[in-house]
Amino acid sequence: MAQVLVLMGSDNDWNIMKKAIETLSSLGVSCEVHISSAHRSPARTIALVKNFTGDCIVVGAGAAAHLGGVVAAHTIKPVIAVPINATGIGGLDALLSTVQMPAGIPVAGMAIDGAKNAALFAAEILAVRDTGLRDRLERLRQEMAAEVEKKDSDLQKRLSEE
Ligand code: RP5
Repeated sequence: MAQVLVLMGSDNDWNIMKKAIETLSSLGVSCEVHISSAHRSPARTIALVKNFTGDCIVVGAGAAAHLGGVVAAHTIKPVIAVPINATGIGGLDALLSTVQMPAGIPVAGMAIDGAKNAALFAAEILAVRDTGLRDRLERLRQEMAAEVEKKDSDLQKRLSEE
């Protein structure tokens, strides 16, 4: 049984959404991945959501496709949405259709093209009841902090040489 369902509205969303899948996989989180559209294949999208037995759903869609809201309307599992920059207005259409959900049906909106954070947020939800996953997420934070320190020490070295 996959822990996370990843949906994207089009194969054109793959280049962004593959980052979510890579991140989930690097954390040992299993996922089921489909292309399914809120407006072009609505019945199939709803069936995928209804049949999913895991804990958390990550979606990515561009334009004003509203995949997050449609999915969230059919489940009480947490829905995390990535607004994708797919049109001439830099992803603002998708961002607004994600974050401006009317009260009652929440969708967790990530940054435009923020697929990596969508995966991390899904993992954090699962980590509430999974201590191994919690340890892996904590290790990732430590690695990020170490990277910043390394960059700073490189910078200090460069500055001292100028
Ligand atoms: C949305 O419309 C998809 O998520 C995609 O980002 C956007 C455009 O879809 P295509 O016309 O590129 O398939 O449904």
